[in-house]
Amino acid sequence: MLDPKDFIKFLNKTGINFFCGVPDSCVYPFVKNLKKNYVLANEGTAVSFATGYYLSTKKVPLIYLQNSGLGNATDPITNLISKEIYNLPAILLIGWRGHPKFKDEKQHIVQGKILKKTLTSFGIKFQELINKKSLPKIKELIKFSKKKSRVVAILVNKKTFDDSKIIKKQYNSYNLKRSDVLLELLSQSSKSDKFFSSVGYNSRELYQLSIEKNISRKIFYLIGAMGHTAAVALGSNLFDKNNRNTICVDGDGSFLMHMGSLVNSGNLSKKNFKYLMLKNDKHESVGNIDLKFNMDFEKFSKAIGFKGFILTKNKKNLKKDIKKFLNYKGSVFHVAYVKNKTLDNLLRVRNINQIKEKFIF
Ligand SMILES: Cc1ncc(C[n+]2csc(CCOP(=O)(O)OP(=O)(O)O)c2C)c(N)n1
Repeated sequence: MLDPKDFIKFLNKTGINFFCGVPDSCVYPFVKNLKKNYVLANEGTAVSFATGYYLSTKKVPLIYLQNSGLGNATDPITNLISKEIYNLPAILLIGWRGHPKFKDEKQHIVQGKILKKTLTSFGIKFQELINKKSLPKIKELIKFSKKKSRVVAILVNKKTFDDSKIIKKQYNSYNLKRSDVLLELLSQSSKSDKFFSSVGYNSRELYQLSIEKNISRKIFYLIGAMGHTAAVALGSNLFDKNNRNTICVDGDGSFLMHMGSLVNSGNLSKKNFKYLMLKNDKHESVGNIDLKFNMDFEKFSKAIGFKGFILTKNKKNLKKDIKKFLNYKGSVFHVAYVKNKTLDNLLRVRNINQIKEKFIF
Protein backbone atom coordinates (compact mmCIF):
# COMPACT_ATOMS: atom_id res chain seq x y z
CA MET A 1 0.00 0.00 0.00
CA LEU A 2 1.03 3.53 -0.67
CA ASP A 3 0.17 6.79 1.01
CA PRO A 4 -1.52 8.81 -1.79
CA LYS A 5 0.22 11.96 -0.48
CA ASP A 6 3.61 10.34 -1.04
CA PHE A 7 2.62 9.41 -4.58
CA ILE A 8 1.51 12.96 -5.32
CA LYS A 9 4.85 14.28 -4.00
CA PHE A 10 6.63 11.75 -6.18
CA LEU A 11 4.68 12.90 -9.24
CA ASN A 12 5.36 16.55 -8.46
CA LYS A 13 9.08 15.76 -8.30
CA THR A 14 8.92 14.22 -11.77
CA GLY A 15 7.23 17.42 -13.01
CA ILE A 16 3.62 16.19 -13.10
CA ASN A 17 1.48 18.92 -11.56
CA PHE A 18 -1.73 18.82 -13.53
CA PHE A 19 -4.55 16.42 -12.74
CA CYS A 20 -7.97 15.82 -14.20
CA GLY A 21 -10.33 12.93 -14.82
CA VAL A 22 -13.38 11.03 -13.69
CA PRO A 23 -13.10 9.36 -10.27
CA ASP A 24 -13.15 5.68 -9.47
CA SER A 25 -13.06 3.62 -6.30
CA CYS A 26 -9.39 2.59 -6.77
CA VAL A 27 -8.06 6.10 -7.42
CA TYR A 28 -10.30 8.10 -5.07
CA PRO A 29 -7.80 8.36 -2.16
CA PHE A 30 -5.38 9.92 -4.66
CA VAL A 31 -8.04 12.31 -5.99
CA LYS A 32 -9.09 13.34 -2.47
CA ASN A 33 -5.52 14.42 -1.71
CA LEU A 34 -5.03 16.58 -4.78
CA LYS A 35 -4.92 20.30 -4.02
CA LYS A 36 -6.03 21.29 -7.49
CA ASN A 37 -7.91 18.99 -9.75
CA TYR A 38 -10.54 19.06 -12.48
CA VAL A 39 -13.39 16.55 -12.32
CA LEU A 40 -14.68 16.42 -15.87
CA ALA A 41 -17.80 15.13 -17.59
CA ASN A 42 -16.30 11.95 -19.00
CA GLU A 43 -12.95 10.34 -19.63
CA GLY A 44 -12.75 11.42 -23.29
CA THR A 45 -13.37 15.00 -22.25
CA ALA A 46 -10.65 14.62 -19.62
CA VAL A 47 -8.05 13.36 -22.14
CA SER A 48 -8.97 16.15 -24.54
CA PHE A 49 -8.88 18.82 -21.81
CA ALA A 50 -5.48 17.54 -20.71
CA THR A 51 -4.32 17.74 -24.32
CA GLY A 52 -5.33 21.41 -24.38
CA TYR A 53 -3.35 21.92 -21.17
CA TYR A 54 -0.28 20.41 -22.81
CA LEU A 55 -0.69 22.57 -25.92
CA SER A 56 -0.64 25.69 -23.75
CA THR A 57 2.06 24.68 -21.26
CA LYS A 58 4.19 21.91 -22.81
CA LYS A 59 3.82 20.15 -19.44
CA VAL A 60 2.73 16.54 -19.17
CA PRO A 61 -0.77 16.05 -17.71
CA LEU A 62 -2.14 13.17 -15.65
CA ILE A 63 -5.64 11.86 -16.30
CA TYR A 64 -7.23 9.54 -13.72
CA LEU A 65 -10.00 7.18 -14.73
CA GLN A 66 -11.53 3.78 -14.18
CA ASN A 67 -10.86 1.09 -16.78
CA SER A 68 -14.58 1.17 -17.57
CA GLY A 69 -14.00 4.73 -18.77
CA LEU A 70 -11.30 3.72 -21.18
CA GLY A 71 -13.97 3.28 -23.85
CA ASN A 72 -14.95 6.92 -23.48
CA ALA A 73 -11.31 7.93 -23.81
CA THR A 74 -10.14 5.79 -26.71
CA ASP A 75 -11.12 8.21 -29.45
CA PRO A 76 -8.88 11.09 -28.29
CA ILE A 77 -6.22 8.61 -27.11
CA THR A 78 -6.00 6.92 -30.50
CA ASN A 79 -7.13 9.61 -32.93
CA LEU A 80 -5.75 12.75 -31.34
CA ILE A 81 -2.65 12.17 -29.23
CA SER A 82 -1.28 8.78 -30.31
CA LYS A 83 2.14 8.61 -31.91
CA GLU A 84 0.54 8.14 -35.33
CA ILE A 85 -1.32 11.44 -35.01
CA TYR A 86 -0.06 14.40 -32.93
CA ASN A 87 2.24 12.33 -30.72
CA LEU A 88 1.51 14.12 -27.45
CA PRO A 89 2.41 12.92 -23.96
CA ALA A 90 -0.06 12.01 -21.24
CA ILE A 91 -0.05 9.85 -18.12
CA LEU A 92 -3.19 7.79 -17.54
CA LEU A 93 -3.77 6.67 -13.96
CA ILE A 94 -6.21 3.80 -14.40
CA GLY A 95 -8.24 2.25 -11.59
CA TRP A 96 -8.19 -1.42 -12.47
CA ARG A 97 -11.54 -2.93 -11.59
CA GLY A 98 -12.00 -6.59 -12.37
CA HIS A 99 -8.32 -7.24 -11.64
CA PRO A 100 -7.88 -11.01 -11.97
CA LYS A 101 -6.37 -11.21 -8.46
CA PHE A 102 -9.32 -9.59 -6.72
CA LYS A 103 -12.93 -10.64 -6.50
CA ASP A 104 -15.07 -7.96 -8.14
CA GLU A 105 -18.53 -7.24 -9.46
CA LYS A 106 -19.78 -8.81 -12.67
CA GLN A 107 -19.75 -5.58 -14.65
CA HIS A 108 -15.97 -5.28 -14.28
CA ILE A 109 -14.96 -8.77 -15.32
CA VAL A 110 -14.77 -8.39 -19.11
CA GLN A 111 -12.67 -5.23 -19.16
CA GLY A 112 -10.66 -6.26 -16.10
CA LYS A 113 -9.44 -9.42 -17.78
CA ILE A 114 -8.26 -7.67 -20.93
CA LEU A 115 -6.95 -4.37 -19.61
CA LYS A 116 -3.29 -5.15 -20.27
CA LYS A 117 -4.11 -6.61 -23.67
CA THR A 118 -6.19 -3.55 -24.54
CA LEU A 119 -3.40 -1.16 -23.64
CA THR A 120 -0.86 -3.26 -25.51
CA SER A 121 -3.03 -3.29 -28.60
CA PHE A 122 -3.21 0.51 -28.44
CA GLY A 123 0.57 0.61 -28.15
CA ILE A 124 0.36 2.11 -24.64
CA LYS A 125 3.17 1.16 -22.26
CA PHE A 126 2.06 0.58 -18.68
CA GLN A 127 3.26 -0.27 -15.19
CA GLU A 128 1.37 -1.51 -12.17
CA LEU A 129 1.61 0.63 -9.07
CA ILE A 130 1.43 -1.69 -6.07
CA ASN A 131 3.59 -0.06 -3.39
CA LYS A 132 6.74 2.04 -2.92
CA LYS A 133 8.82 -0.59 -4.65
CA SER A 134 6.97 0.11 -7.91
CA LEU A 135 8.11 3.76 -7.98
CA PRO A 136 11.44 3.36 -9.84
CA LYS A 137 9.64 1.65 -12.72
CA ILE A 138 6.94 4.33 -12.73
CA LYS A 139 9.70 6.96 -12.87
CA GLU A 140 11.13 5.26 -15.94
CA LEU A 141 7.68 5.14 -17.53
CA ILE A 142 7.15 8.87 -17.00
CA LYS A 143 10.61 9.58 -18.38
CA PHE A 144 9.71 7.57 -21.48
CA SER A 145 6.45 9.49 -21.87
CA LYS A 146 8.29 12.82 -21.70
CA LYS A 147 11.18 11.82 -23.94
CA LYS A 148 9.13 10.15 -26.66
CA SER A 149 6.00 12.24 -26.18
CA ARG A 150 3.81 9.19 -25.56
CA VAL A 151 0.68 8.20 -23.72
CA VAL A 152 1.52 5.78 -20.91
CA ALA A 153 -0.58 4.19 -18.18
CA ILE A 154 -0.12 3.53 -14.48
CA LEU A 155 -2.45 0.82 -13.22
CA VAL A 156 -3.73 0.91 -9.65
CA ASN A 157 -5.86 -1.68 -7.93
CA LYS A 158 -8.23 -1.58 -4.97
CA LYS A 159 -5.36 -1.99 -2.52
CA THR A 160 -2.77 0.36 -4.03
CA PHE A 161 -3.68 3.48 -2.07
CA ASP A 162 -4.04 3.61 1.67
CA ASP A 163 -7.40 5.24 2.36
CA SER A 164 -7.28 5.01 6.15
CA LYS A 165 -6.61 8.73 6.58
CA ILE A 166 -9.38 9.85 4.23
CA ILE A 167 -12.36 11.60 5.77
CA LYS A 168 -14.93 9.44 4.08
CA LYS A 169 -18.11 11.40 4.59
CA GLN A 170 -18.40 15.06 3.99
CA TYR A 171 -22.07 15.79 3.60
CA ASN A 172 -23.71 18.35 1.39
CA SER A 173 -26.26 20.75 2.86
CA TYR A 174 -29.37 19.10 1.38
CA ASN A 175 -31.84 17.45 3.73
CA LEU A 176 -33.83 15.17 1.50
CA LYS A 177 -32.68 11.56 1.44
CA ARG A 178 -32.29 9.68 -1.82
CA SER A 179 -34.15 6.77 -0.25
CA ASP A 180 -37.11 9.06 0.62
CA VAL A 181 -37.41 10.11 -3.00
CA LEU A 182 -37.07 6.57 -4.35
CA LEU A 183 -39.54 5.11 -1.88
CA GLU A 184 -42.11 7.79 -2.64
CA LEU A 185 -41.61 7.15 -6.34
CA LEU A 186 -41.97 3.39 -5.97
CA SER A 187 -45.02 3.73 -3.73
CA GLN A 188 -46.92 6.10 -5.98
CA SER A 189 -45.98 4.40 -9.26
CA SER A 190 -48.17 1.81 -10.87
CA LYS A 191 -47.27 -1.77 -11.67
CA SER A 192 -47.18 -1.08 -15.37
CA ASP A 193 -44.56 1.70 -15.14
CA LYS A 194 -41.09 0.92 -16.45
CA PHE A 195 -38.07 2.12 -14.47
CA PHE A 196 -34.46 2.65 -15.54
CA SER A 197 -31.85 3.57 -12.95
CA SER A 198 -28.24 4.67 -13.16
CA VAL A 199 -25.10 2.92 -11.96
CA GLY A 200 -24.10 3.31 -8.32
CA TYR A 201 -26.27 4.12 -5.36
CA ASN A 202 -29.40 4.95 -7.40
CA SER A 203 -29.73 1.40 -8.69
CA ARG A 204 -28.63 -0.13 -5.40
CA GLU A 205 -31.10 1.81 -3.26
CA LEU A 206 -33.96 1.28 -5.67
CA TYR A 207 -33.18 -2.43 -5.66
CA GLN A 208 -33.03 -2.59 -1.88
CA LEU A 209 -36.21 -0.60 -1.35
CA SER A 210 -38.23 -2.62 -3.82
CA ILE A 211 -37.18 -5.79 -1.99
CA GLU A 212 -37.52 -4.49 1.59
CA LYS A 213 -40.84 -2.77 0.99
CA ASN A 214 -42.06 -5.54 -1.25
CA ILE A 215 -42.96 -3.23 -4.11
CA SER A 216 -42.58 -5.23 -7.28
CA ARG A 217 -41.94 -3.12 -10.38
CA LYS A 218 -40.34 -3.52 -13.78
CA ILE A 219 -36.93 -2.00 -13.10
CA PHE A 220 -33.93 -2.14 -15.39
CA TYR A 221 -30.94 -1.43 -13.19
CA LEU A 222 -27.82 -0.16 -14.96
CA ILE A 223 -24.86 -1.50 -13.02
CA GLY A 224 -22.38 -0.16 -15.54
CA ALA A 225 -22.65 1.95 -18.70
CA MET A 226 -22.45 5.15 -16.71
CA GLY A 227 -24.16 8.06 -18.44
CA HIS A 228 -26.29 5.88 -20.69
CA THR A 229 -29.42 5.54 -18.54
CA ALA A 230 -31.43 8.17 -20.40
CA ALA A 231 -30.56 6.67 -23.79
CA VAL A 232 -31.68 3.18 -22.73
CA ALA A 233 -34.87 4.66 -21.29
CA LEU A 234 -35.48 6.66 -24.46
CA GLY A 235 -35.12 3.64 -26.74
CA SER A 236 -37.56 1.71 -24.61
CA ASN A 237 -39.96 4.64 -24.43
CA LEU A 238 -40.14 5.07 -28.19
CA PHE A 239 -40.68 1.41 -28.95
CA ASP A 240 -42.80 0.28 -26.02
CA LYS A 241 -46.01 -1.02 -27.54
CA ASN A 242 -48.04 -0.68 -24.36
CA ASN A 243 -47.33 2.99 -23.79
CA ARG A 244 -46.38 2.59 -20.15
CA ASN A 245 -44.74 5.40 -18.23
CA THR A 246 -40.97 5.43 -18.71
CA ILE A 247 -39.24 6.56 -15.53
CA CYS A 248 -35.54 7.30 -15.74
CA VAL A 249 -33.70 7.76 -12.43
CA ASP A 250 -30.28 9.30 -13.00
CA GLY A 251 -27.39 10.65 -10.94
CA ASP A 252 -25.90 14.08 -11.59
CA GLY A 253 -22.57 12.47 -12.54
CA SER A 254 -24.33 10.13 -14.90
CA PHE A 255 -26.37 13.02 -16.34
CA LEU A 256 -23.24 15.04 -17.02
CA MET A 257 -21.27 12.18 -18.55
CA HIS A 258 -23.34 11.95 -21.72
CA MET A 259 -25.61 14.95 -21.50
CA GLY A 260 -26.25 14.77 -25.23
CA SER A 261 -28.57 11.84 -24.65
CA LEU A 262 -30.81 14.19 -22.67
CA VAL A 263 -31.01 16.44 -25.71
CA ASN A 264 -32.06 13.37 -27.69
CA SER A 265 -34.61 12.46 -25.01
CA GLY A 266 -36.14 15.93 -24.88
CA ASN A 267 -36.41 16.00 -28.66
CA LEU A 268 -37.54 12.47 -29.38
CA SER A 269 -39.40 11.06 -26.39
CA LYS A 270 -43.10 10.47 -26.10
CA LYS A 271 -45.17 12.38 -23.58
CA ASN A 272 -44.93 9.63 -20.96
CA PHE A 273 -41.13 10.04 -20.61
CA LYS A 274 -40.21 11.01 -17.06
CA TYR A 275 -36.67 11.94 -16.14
CA LEU A 276 -35.65 12.27 -12.50
CA MET A 277 -32.19 13.45 -11.55
CA LEU A 278 -31.00 12.92 -7.99
CA LYS A 279 -28.55 15.75 -7.48
CA ASN A 280 -26.10 15.28 -4.62
CA ASP A 281 -23.19 17.32 -6.05
CA LYS A 282 -20.96 14.26 -5.74
CA HIS A 283 -19.71 11.16 -7.43
CA GLU A 284 -20.86 9.52 -4.24
CA SER A 285 -20.50 5.85 -5.10
CA VAL A 286 -16.80 6.21 -5.85
CA GLY A 287 -15.51 7.90 -2.71
CA ASN A 288 -17.73 10.93 -2.48
CA ILE A 289 -15.75 13.09 -4.89
CA ASP A 290 -17.13 16.61 -5.38
CA LEU A 291 -19.00 17.25 -8.59
CA LYS A 292 -20.12 20.82 -8.94
CA PHE A 293 -21.50 22.40 -12.04
CA ASN A 294 -23.83 25.31 -12.54
CA MET A 295 -26.84 24.90 -14.71
CA ASP A 296 -30.32 26.31 -14.88
CA PHE A 297 -32.07 22.96 -15.17
CA GLU A 298 -35.46 24.49 -15.83
CA LYS A 299 -34.23 26.52 -18.80
CA PHE A 300 -32.16 23.59 -20.02
CA SER A 301 -35.03 21.09 -19.90
CA LYS A 302 -37.40 23.48 -21.66
CA ALA A 303 -34.80 24.32 -24.30
CA ILE A 304 -34.31 20.67 -25.23
CA GLY A 305 -38.00 19.90 -25.48
CA PHE A 306 -39.24 18.68 -22.09
CA LYS A 307 -42.72 20.00 -21.41
CA GLY A 308 -42.65 20.08 -17.63
CA PHE A 309 -40.09 20.86 -14.94
CA ILE A 310 -40.20 20.06 -11.23
CA LEU A 311 -37.68 20.95 -8.55
CA THR A 312 -37.79 19.32 -5.12
CA LYS A 313 -35.58 20.57 -2.35
CA ASN A 314 -37.27 19.31 0.80
CA LYS A 315 -39.38 16.53 2.19
CA LYS A 316 -42.41 18.76 2.69
CA ASN A 317 -43.13 18.92 -1.04
CA LEU A 318 -41.97 15.45 -1.93
CA LYS A 319 -45.31 13.65 -2.01
CA LYS A 320 -47.06 16.20 -4.15
CA ASP A 321 -44.05 16.67 -6.45
CA ILE A 322 -43.82 12.93 -7.13
CA LYS A 323 -47.54 12.86 -7.77
CA LYS A 324 -47.17 15.70 -10.26
CA PHE A 325 -44.19 13.95 -11.86
CA LEU A 326 -46.02 10.66 -12.34
CA ASN A 327 -49.21 12.25 -13.63
CA TYR A 328 -47.70 14.96 -15.80
CA LYS A 329 -49.34 15.15 -19.22
CA GLY A 330 -46.18 15.51 -21.25
CA SER A 331 -42.49 14.70 -20.95
CA VAL A 332 -41.16 15.93 -17.64
CA PHE A 333 -37.76 16.72 -16.12
CA HIS A 334 -37.54 16.53 -12.35
CA VAL A 335 -34.54 17.47 -10.21
CA ALA A 336 -34.40 16.50 -6.54
CA TYR A 337 -31.57 17.73 -4.32
CA VAL A 338 -30.52 14.86 -2.08
CA LYS A 339 -28.06 14.25 0.72
CA ASN A 340 -25.02 12.16 -0.11
CA LYS A 341 -25.88 9.41 2.33
CA THR A 342 -27.01 5.89 1.61
CA LEU A 343 -29.10 3.27 3.30
CA ASP A 344 -27.21 1.04 5.73
CA ASN A 345 -26.04 -2.37 4.56
CA LEU A 346 -26.77 -1.51 1.00
CA LEU A 347 -27.33 -4.51 -1.24
CA ARG A 348 -25.73 -4.97 -4.62
CA VAL A 349 -27.80 -5.70 -7.68
CA ARG A 350 -26.78 -9.25 -8.47
CA ASN A 351 -29.38 -11.51 -10.10
CA ILE A 352 -29.08 -9.83 -13.47
CA ASN A 353 -30.68 -12.57 -15.54
CA GLN A 354 -33.79 -12.67 -13.40
CA ILE A 355 -34.02 -8.88 -13.58
CA LYS A 356 -33.82 -8.98 -17.35
CA GLU A 357 -36.46 -11.70 -17.62
CA LYS A 358 -38.82 -9.87 -15.30
CA PHE A 359 -38.31 -6.64 -17.15
CA ILE A 360 -38.78 -7.87 -20.67
CA PHE A 361 -41.56 -10.39 -20.19
C1 LIG B 1 -17.54 5.19 -17.79
C2 LIG B 1 -17.40 5.12 -16.31
N1 LIG B 1 -16.61 5.99 -15.68
C3 LIG B 1 -16.46 5.95 -14.33
C4 LIG B 1 -17.12 4.99 -13.60
C5 LIG B 1 -16.96 4.90 -12.10
N2 LIG B 1 -18.17 5.32 -11.41
C6 LIG B 1 -19.09 4.45 -10.93
S1 LIG B 1 -20.35 5.18 -10.16
C7 LIG B 1 -19.69 6.70 -10.43
C8 LIG B 1 -20.33 7.94 -9.89
C9 LIG B 1 -21.67 8.19 -10.44
O1 LIG B 1 -22.06 9.47 -10.03
P1 LIG B 1 -23.57 9.90 -9.95
O2 LIG B 1 -24.26 9.52 -11.20
O3 LIG B 1 -23.63 11.31 -9.55
O4 LIG B 1 -24.17 8.97 -8.82
P2 LIG B 1 -23.79 8.91 -7.24
O5 LIG B 1 -22.60 8.01 -7.17
O6 LIG B 1 -23.49 10.28 -6.76
O7 LIG B 1 -24.98 8.31 -6.60
C10 LIG B 1 -18.49 6.62 -11.13
C11 LIG B 1 -17.65 7.77 -11.52
C12 LIG B 1 -17.95 4.10 -14.31
N3 LIG B 1 -18.65 3.15 -13.71
N4 LIG B 1 -18.06 4.19 -15.64
